[in-house]
Amino acid sequence: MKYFLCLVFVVSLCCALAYDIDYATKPSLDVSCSISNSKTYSRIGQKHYFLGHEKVNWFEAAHLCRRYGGDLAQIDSAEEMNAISSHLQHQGFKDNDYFWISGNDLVINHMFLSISSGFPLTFTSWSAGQPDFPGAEHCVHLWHRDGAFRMNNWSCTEKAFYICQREYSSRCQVNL
Ligand SMILES: [Ca+2]
Repeated sequence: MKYFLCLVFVVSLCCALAYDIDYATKPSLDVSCSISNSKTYSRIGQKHYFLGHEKVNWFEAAHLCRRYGGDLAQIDSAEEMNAISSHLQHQGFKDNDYFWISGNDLVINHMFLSISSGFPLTFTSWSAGQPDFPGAEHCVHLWHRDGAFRMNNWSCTEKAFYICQREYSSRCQVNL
């Protein structure tokens, strides 16, 4: 009996590891939080992202990402920033296309936290002169400046597209 339980444990562990490895490299993930509401997250660089193509304010974007089984994108490195910037440029997005991401300084002016992790941003790629207007522009989006998509702080009630990310998570189902 003891050996049988050990075998079950080992097999389960292997399955879990195989699933995780497979999950990280899948080109896309279909995530369902409800039967009628499945969203496809595409692999861009090392993460899976969903691009919201309707223009909403930052608060609505944060809620929509949660509704879709993800969170507003948290860009943690230059590598991730470059991957997203290249993807957006490849998709034909230009200077007037803005995308909300997770950064905000709603708690303390110019101390930017991620609504997705709760922690300060570990990476920023501000465009020239940003962040500006402390106390007025509390939410972070991407815009195309100086040849790449970079970060800007903007009024949270303005409307923009948005980027959700999906990481290893048990919340909401991945359709395999
Ligand atoms: Ca700004």
